[in-house]
Amino acid sequence: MCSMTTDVIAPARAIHAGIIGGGFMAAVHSRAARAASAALAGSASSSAGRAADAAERLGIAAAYDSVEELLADPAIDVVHVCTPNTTHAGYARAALLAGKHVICEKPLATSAADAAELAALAGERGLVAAVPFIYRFHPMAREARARLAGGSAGPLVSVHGEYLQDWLADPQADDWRVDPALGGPSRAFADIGSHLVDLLEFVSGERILRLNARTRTVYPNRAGRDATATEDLVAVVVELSGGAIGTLLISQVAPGRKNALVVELSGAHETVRFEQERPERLWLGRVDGSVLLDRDPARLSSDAARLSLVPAGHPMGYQDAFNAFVADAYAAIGGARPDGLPDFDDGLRSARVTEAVLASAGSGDWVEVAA
Ligand code: SOE
Repeated sequence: MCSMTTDVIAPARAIHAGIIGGGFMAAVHSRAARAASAALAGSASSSAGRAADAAERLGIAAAYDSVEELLADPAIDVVHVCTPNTTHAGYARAALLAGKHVICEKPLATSAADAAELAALAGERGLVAAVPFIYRFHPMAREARARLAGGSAGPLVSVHGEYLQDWLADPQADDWRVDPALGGPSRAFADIGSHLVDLLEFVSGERILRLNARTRTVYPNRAGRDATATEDLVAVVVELSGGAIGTLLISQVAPGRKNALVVELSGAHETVRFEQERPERLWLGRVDGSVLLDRDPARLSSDAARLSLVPAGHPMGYQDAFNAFVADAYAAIGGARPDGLPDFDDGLRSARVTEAVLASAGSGDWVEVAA
């Protein structure tokens, strides 16, 4: 006889998420939060009107008159900071002090000092504090990491990376990221070079010890602005902790390149190449031939298979990677310790590399990167 339970087991309370901001990234975050079964509970922005507009567009239950009111609501568990770069540190700090878990868009802060303070505060408060270096969450990026960690490629000899876009190739194109008052002192590197370096260090398992960088602002009077201080492109020579050397090119003025993030790592025996615009495959090169490894969960490392939501032949993409990042961040809020979750320490790392790039570009010298 089956036992009939009369105990009604209350469903676990859904995570209640607040979104600060209402632009492109706020929309991406809101889709990922919904996919992770969160309640999109609150919207806040630079004004009550903009919060209401974001709530309407993004399907968020309530619009708050201010960020302070959102943070004061005990029903909010986690806050997604999706605002211009120079506001990130202030909102992330206020959210942590209000006892909220935080998912803060990169760059975490526009100075390493602020990033260090935020990383320490998150640790002291025992709160989950994550930064969406989401390209780590493509299954084949994890497969690349597993192949290098497993040793089949051999010791790392050289690295090449690029992150090329063209959305600012028109001298009249403009964006808040161009203005250092909103974007911070670095633009192209802080905005997308940060992703490239995070993915390079994550996949290789090594750190950049020192670098030599050159920046260029092709259009100093972009969109009629006075002299634009922030860089359109960056070229970097790097030395890694295991002895490998390599080159990175980051540009937002490369016609025809839309979101062309590529990491290519050559071990002594095998080269592994991941292209973000073709995330379903890895190129594996050897002296006696090369192969294109297509994503097939049945044949992937466990971490790559974990992130494979659908079978081979069903392409996964950018929003899937973002969804996996938010799902792991929420799992961490629930007490799990998912492998490879980028946290505020990674945001601090990124800020330190960015400062080293600007210092080297300013001096023309090699610059050591603080660990
Ligand atoms: C613009 O360069 C941008 O939206 C970045 O801000 C994102 O971090 C990157 O993933 C795509 O391009």
